[in-house]
Amino acid sequence: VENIQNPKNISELANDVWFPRKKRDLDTFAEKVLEMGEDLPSDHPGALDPEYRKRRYDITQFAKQYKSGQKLPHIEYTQSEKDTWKVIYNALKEAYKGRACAEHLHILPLLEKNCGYSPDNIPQIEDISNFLKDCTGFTLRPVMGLLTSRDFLNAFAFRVFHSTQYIRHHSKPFYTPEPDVCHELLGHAPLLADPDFAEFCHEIGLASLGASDEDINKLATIFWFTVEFGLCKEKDGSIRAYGAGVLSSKGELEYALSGEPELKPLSLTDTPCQSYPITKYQPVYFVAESFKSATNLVRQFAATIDRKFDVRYNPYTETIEVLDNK
Ligand code: HBI
Ligand code: FE
Repeated sequence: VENIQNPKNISELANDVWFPRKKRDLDTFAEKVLEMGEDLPSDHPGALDPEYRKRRYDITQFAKQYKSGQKLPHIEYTQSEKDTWKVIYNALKEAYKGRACAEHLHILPLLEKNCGYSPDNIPQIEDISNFLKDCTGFTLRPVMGLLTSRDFLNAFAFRVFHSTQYIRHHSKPFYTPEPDVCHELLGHAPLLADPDFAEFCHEIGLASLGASDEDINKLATIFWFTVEFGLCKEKDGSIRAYGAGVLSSKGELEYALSGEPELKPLSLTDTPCQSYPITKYQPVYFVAESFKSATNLVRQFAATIDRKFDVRYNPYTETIEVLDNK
């Protein structure tokens, strides 16, 4: 098996789809995001609040200037922002009982002990990233706002999670039209400390490298029904939530497990082509038997991707190796 390092060869093999080969290539994503400061959509709760828009813009500038290897930006959160966080934190802690998956319930106290998670403090991504690095090798990096699916998923191949640092508008603590620091730190971050879940995300990232737009959309849909809105079976057969969109919304957490929405088994045939609404509760949720089984499912999907090469992550050099073995 020849291990091709020559970028020229790659573009021939990768049906001309560029993808990051080393961790610092992720720095090129920063410019490819909607500049959130001035561009809040008119229906955004903070759209008519100039102070909020200025604050958003200031925070997103740190993400815009961030370069791989630097210390992660430390945000001095205001009392108003901490008050918003506190309302959400307390509501979610209550809602997790009997609804959040075992891994989430196991890890949250460790984050409270080691990373400053508390109702009265918005934790810093630098502290969480260092903790995740020790648990699964995942690290965080700041992002201005929504990345393309391709970029966001490609970063998972390096076990990098792009995290926003701004917080939703105080007028609607239980609604956010986009990912914010509550969604990232209470929804996503805890499970990135779980080895099986981390491997699942890594597989999605590797499968996304050099994939066609069509396959990216299928992977983004699998991501949506797992990492964002996934439910899973506990050892006793009961169903719990592990998706960040569910774990970061008290309302959706209660609704998803209420018996009202349709629950389907996670599957290669159904899940990748299931349509979904973006800003309302999901009509359908997919249930994974376990994170390991979900990882096998993504591996099976990756084998169907139209790519003339295979990829492997080299953790020593933090680079992607392309194997011309197809
Ligand atoms: N960008 N910053 C950021 N955070 C996300 O959670 C995110 C994203 N882009 C796309 C996305 N999520 C999903 O909708 C999938 O398309 C990957
Ligand atoms: Fe998310």
